[in-house]
Amino acid sequence: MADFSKKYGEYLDEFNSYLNKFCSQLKLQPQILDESLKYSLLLGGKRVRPVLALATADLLGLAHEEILDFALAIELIHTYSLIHDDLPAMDNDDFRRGKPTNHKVFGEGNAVLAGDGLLNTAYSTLIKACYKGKNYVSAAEFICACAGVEGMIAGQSADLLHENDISVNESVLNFIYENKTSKLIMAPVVSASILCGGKYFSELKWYARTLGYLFQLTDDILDVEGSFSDLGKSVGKDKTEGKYTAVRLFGLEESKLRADMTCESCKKYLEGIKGDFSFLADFADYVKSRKK
Ligand code: GRG
Repeated sequence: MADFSKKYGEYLDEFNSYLNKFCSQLKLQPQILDESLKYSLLLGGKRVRPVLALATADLLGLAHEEILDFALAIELIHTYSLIHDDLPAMDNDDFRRGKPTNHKVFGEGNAVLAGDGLLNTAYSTLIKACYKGKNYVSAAEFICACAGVEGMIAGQSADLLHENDISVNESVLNFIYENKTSKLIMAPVVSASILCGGKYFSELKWYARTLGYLFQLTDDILDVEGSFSDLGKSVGKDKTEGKYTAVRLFGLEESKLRADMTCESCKKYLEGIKGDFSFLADFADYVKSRKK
């Protein structure tokens, strides 16, 4: 795992420098718009999606410069979704990444605009990359689908719809997991494959879909067992808000067993790949045992 942590750190540093450069070139008016976008973007975060993009690129032999704008666009979309999710009209959270949420600092109207601004900037970043050729268009199309009304937005809509439902069933839970969380974890992995003409498309798609499921399972477990200091956000909210979670459906212990099995499934999907997939396999272990 020491190798994994070192490599993760290298990918993280590379992406953060790209993001810092992007932010320093972005000079928006009025100043509050500039500040609110950059506040959430530069708060930190694990950057799991950009790290997955760079690692998959390495596995497939794709140069980092070919994927960095896609990784950036996905992180912009992810950050917008967190800002909007934290709003009083949605999850009403005061803290994110250990700091006050965007609307707590800039007000609700400005937080809505910061999210909108990040989403628009993501799309313009993707469109610019499309000039490079057909594979870039297909990769951008895939990312938009993951983020859109048949992806993350559908998952969030179902999440809101089923809040406080008296009964819970696995098919609704799977719909929420797949769309709210898995799709944006699939985006970096699958788009790298698409940029390489669909190399190992099926293996990587199933790996990432399952990894997304594992990510949300651990998120549900951490909401019960995690701490504010590790997570940088409030814990115990799923229960108080009647969220549709694995812990509610299966109980804590079975959710942990399911996390173990899901982690093993992730790794199995990689076995069809000829190449060094050890980082992606270790990534599944990292997600399973994450504390934040
Ligand atoms: C508002 C359209 C819209 C969607 C919101 C992201 C999201 C959908 C909701 C946030 C709540 C949640 C539990 C989402 C599942 C995905 C998830 C665990 C997001 C947190 O992502 P991390 O852990 O965050 O990668 P950092 O801060 O590390 O970037």
